[in-house]
Amino acid sequence: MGPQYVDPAAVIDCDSPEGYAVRLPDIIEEIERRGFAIVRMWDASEDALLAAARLLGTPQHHAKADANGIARVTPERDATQDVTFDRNVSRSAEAFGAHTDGSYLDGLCSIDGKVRRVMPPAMFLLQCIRPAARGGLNFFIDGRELFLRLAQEAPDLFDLATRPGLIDFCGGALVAMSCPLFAPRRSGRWRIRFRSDLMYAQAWARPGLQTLIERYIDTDLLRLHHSLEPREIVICDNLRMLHGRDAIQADAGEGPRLLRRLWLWDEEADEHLPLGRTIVGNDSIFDAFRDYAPLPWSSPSDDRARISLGIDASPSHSTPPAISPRSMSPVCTRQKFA
Ligand SMILES: O=C(O)CCC(=O)C(=O)O
Ligand SMILES: [Fe+2]
Repeated sequence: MGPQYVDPAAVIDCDSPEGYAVRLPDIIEEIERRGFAIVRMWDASEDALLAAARLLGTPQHHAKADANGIARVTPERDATQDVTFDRNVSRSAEAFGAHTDGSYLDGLCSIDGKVRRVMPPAMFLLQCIRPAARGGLNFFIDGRELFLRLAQEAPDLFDLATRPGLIDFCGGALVAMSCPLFAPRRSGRWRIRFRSDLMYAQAWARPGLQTLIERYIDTDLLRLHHSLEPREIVICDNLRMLHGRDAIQADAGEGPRLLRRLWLWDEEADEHLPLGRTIVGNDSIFDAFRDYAPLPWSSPSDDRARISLGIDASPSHSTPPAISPRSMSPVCTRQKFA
C-alpha cells in the first residue's frame, strides 16, 4: 500500500472570523473523531491564526515564539554549519520525523505565585503561509490506532509502550524523565509522547522500542499525508497524534517554505502546591521551564470550546476489546527483545 493522503474534501472552509465560529462545531467534531482538522481561513495572516486559536484554548509559550506564542517554522539553519545536534529541526530543510510537540517538557514554572506543571501542549496549530515547491509534506499518525493495534497485534510491544519509567527525553536543559510511550491521564484517556531523536531508553528496552518504531512509526503504515496550502491551518490533538514533515526539496520562487506554529496549553497540567516554602511572584527557581508557560489572552473568549482530547480506549469507541491500565502486564519480558 502506497502513501495515504487526507481527502481534500475534508478541508473545512472558513471565509471570515464569523464563518470560523459557525464551523467550530464541525471542526471540533473532526478533531475528536480523527485527531486533527484542516481549516482553510480567509487569509494567511497572523490574525487568522490567532482567531482560530482563541476559541480553542490558552496559548503556551515556546523559547522561539513571540509575545503571542507564535513561532515561525522555516528552513533558516545554514546546512553548511557544523551543527552536531540541534533540537530545532523544524527550522531546517531536513525531514522531521514523527513526534509529539514539546516531548521534552515535564517541569514546573511559577506564575504570579502559583506553581504550574509544564507539559507538552494539548494542541498545536500550524498555519501555512508559503509551501515548498517540492517536498515538505506533512503527515499524521493516529496514536489511538497505534495504541489499539499494539494491544491486538503485539502485546509484548504494548506492554513495553505502556511501561512506566521507560523513556527519558532530553532537549538540552529541558528534560522529561521516565515517560512511557503511552501514559494514562486523569481523564481516563491516554496520551502519547514520542520523538525518537530526543529519546533514551535502558539497553534492555531499546531493541523492542526499535522494533515498534520500525514497524509502526517510521513507515507509511499509519501515516496520513497532506500538502498544506497557503491559508490552511492544521489544528491537531497533540495528546493523541504524532506528526512530522518530509524533507523540503525545493523552495517556491517567492521564498522558502514558511509556516507559523502556535501551541495550546494542557489544562490538565494544573497547579502544584509547595510542601515546604512560600512561592512569591515569578520565582527564579523555576526558570528552566519558564519559556514554556501559558500565555493568557489579553481578552479571553467567553465561548471557549470544550474538546475531548487524548486517546480514548473505552469500549464504546473501540472495536477491539477495551484496554484498561489493569490489563497491562506488570512485568515486561526483557528476554524477548534481547
Ligand atoms: O514544518 C512542519 O511542517 C512541521 C513543523 C513541526 O512539526 C514543528 O515545528 O513542531
Ligand atoms: Fe511538530
